[in-house]
Amino acid sequence: MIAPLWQAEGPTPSLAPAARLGDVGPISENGSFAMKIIIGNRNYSSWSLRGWLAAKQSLLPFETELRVMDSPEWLSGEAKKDMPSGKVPVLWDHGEAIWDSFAILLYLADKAGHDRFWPRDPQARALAYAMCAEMHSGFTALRGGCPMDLQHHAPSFAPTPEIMADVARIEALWDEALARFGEDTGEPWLFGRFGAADIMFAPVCTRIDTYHLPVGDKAQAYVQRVLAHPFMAEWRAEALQESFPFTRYAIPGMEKRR
Ligand SMILES: N[C@@H](CCC(=O)N[C@@H](CS)C(=O)NCC(=O)O)C(=O)O
Repeated sequence: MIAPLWQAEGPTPSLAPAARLGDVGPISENGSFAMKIIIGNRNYSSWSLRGWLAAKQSLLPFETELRVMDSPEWLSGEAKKDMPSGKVPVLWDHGEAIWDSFAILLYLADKAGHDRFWPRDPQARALAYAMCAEMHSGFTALRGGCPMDLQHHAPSFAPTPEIMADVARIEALWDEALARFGEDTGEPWLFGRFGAADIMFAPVCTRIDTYHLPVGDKAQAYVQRVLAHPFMAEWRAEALQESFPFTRYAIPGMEKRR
């Protein structure tokens, strides 16, 4: 008899051996395991921001541990021992590592309840899934040309046509979500309530602000709402305190924010 495919080749190979180094994560004051999210520099790490926002949105208790990017420990790999992909963010929960910002969000939606992340309406949810996936895998011109930097801004930045094409596509997506579903709950987020799509696009909002990218009034108002969200304000306050040397994303014309 031919064994089913899933048991044909002996033991299941470990997809991420580095995820199991015996670290079971921090133990909270009451003795139970608390989740821990490992992030990079708050000023620069847009992926970390997404994972951390997802953790905040879950309302579950968690600890945040910052690993200084490009520090000697980071460059030697010592700081990455418990990062299966060698990248931040990583969520540790009960001895399991969940890496990649979108996977962290999906995991936390399963754990904390989908209502905290996704709209209920099937059509709204389909659009939210598609927008989040497109954000996660696309917009490389905007991501590469306008790195997140909360401490600085570039008033005279000249975006390339490729960057502006990304911005136009993002604006069209926001317009559609806001027009079709954003009013449903009387709250001002992409799908009514603050959720996964707002989290996934939050770093884009900071980039539009940092590089003074031209967008329409509706998009600009949305950007300002996201930047004023209490979770974003908390992250930004911490980011502005950072003084780690980091020169990887030097963009000409950047000025320190006052
Ligand atoms: N797709 C990943 C990307 C994560 C990523 O690229 N993180 C960067 C920092 S923002 C990183 O850790 N890079 C490794 C390095 O700089 O050595 C995610 O969504 O989490």
